[in-house]
Amino acid sequence: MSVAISRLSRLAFAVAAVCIPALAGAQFTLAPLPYAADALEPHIDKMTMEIHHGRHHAAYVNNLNAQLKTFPELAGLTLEAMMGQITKFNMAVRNNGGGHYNHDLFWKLMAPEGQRGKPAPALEATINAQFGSFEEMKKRFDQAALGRFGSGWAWLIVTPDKKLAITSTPNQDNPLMDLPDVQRGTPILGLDVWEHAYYLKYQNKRGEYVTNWWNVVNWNEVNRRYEAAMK
Ligand code: MN3
Repeated sequence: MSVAISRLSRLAFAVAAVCIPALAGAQFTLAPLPYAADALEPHIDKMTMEIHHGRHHAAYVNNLNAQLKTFPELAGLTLEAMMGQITKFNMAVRNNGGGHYNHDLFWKLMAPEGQRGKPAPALEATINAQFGSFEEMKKRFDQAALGRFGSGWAWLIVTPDKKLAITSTPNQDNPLMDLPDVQRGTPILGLDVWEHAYYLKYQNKRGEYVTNWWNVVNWNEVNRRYEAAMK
């Protein structure tokens, strides 16, 4: 009996040692929201956050994992590295890998009240120098968000020559992707303008959503990403 158990447990241990780390390393995972689903109320409502994270983002992660059968090499890539060579893969990887990267970033770019901070002096100075004023930068970002026909994202990026730029991408594309029609750079701020991001609370009023979204921006994270991108 004890020999049998011992053999069984050795076998189980061997199987676990071989399989679990490989599987765990090969899967992309949905991180929990970095705050409670109602933490962005009243600007972004709890149910939108729950559905957006728990269903939409989860679906991108699951669909990306399904592509590991076709492209096992994806497992060895960071999301950033994947974005930078997205043209090597198919549309499913582009849409779902992009969806995973974009949403992972989006949750971090928002924060509950009291944890949002404000633009750091260095970032604010660059915004003023390049756009004339903070308000002008916001205005142009809003234009990118409202001007995006259908689904997509608006971005504030640091370009390869270390300038700020505002851009927009369709669907789940982003400025890290090696696509010919994308203005490339490192995103430091991004806004999801898919209807699933706002329809429950704002219906067709994308402008109102964009205006209110500025209230929940996590400037501490934007500052951190700006500093990192400028190095
Ligand atoms: Mn979304």
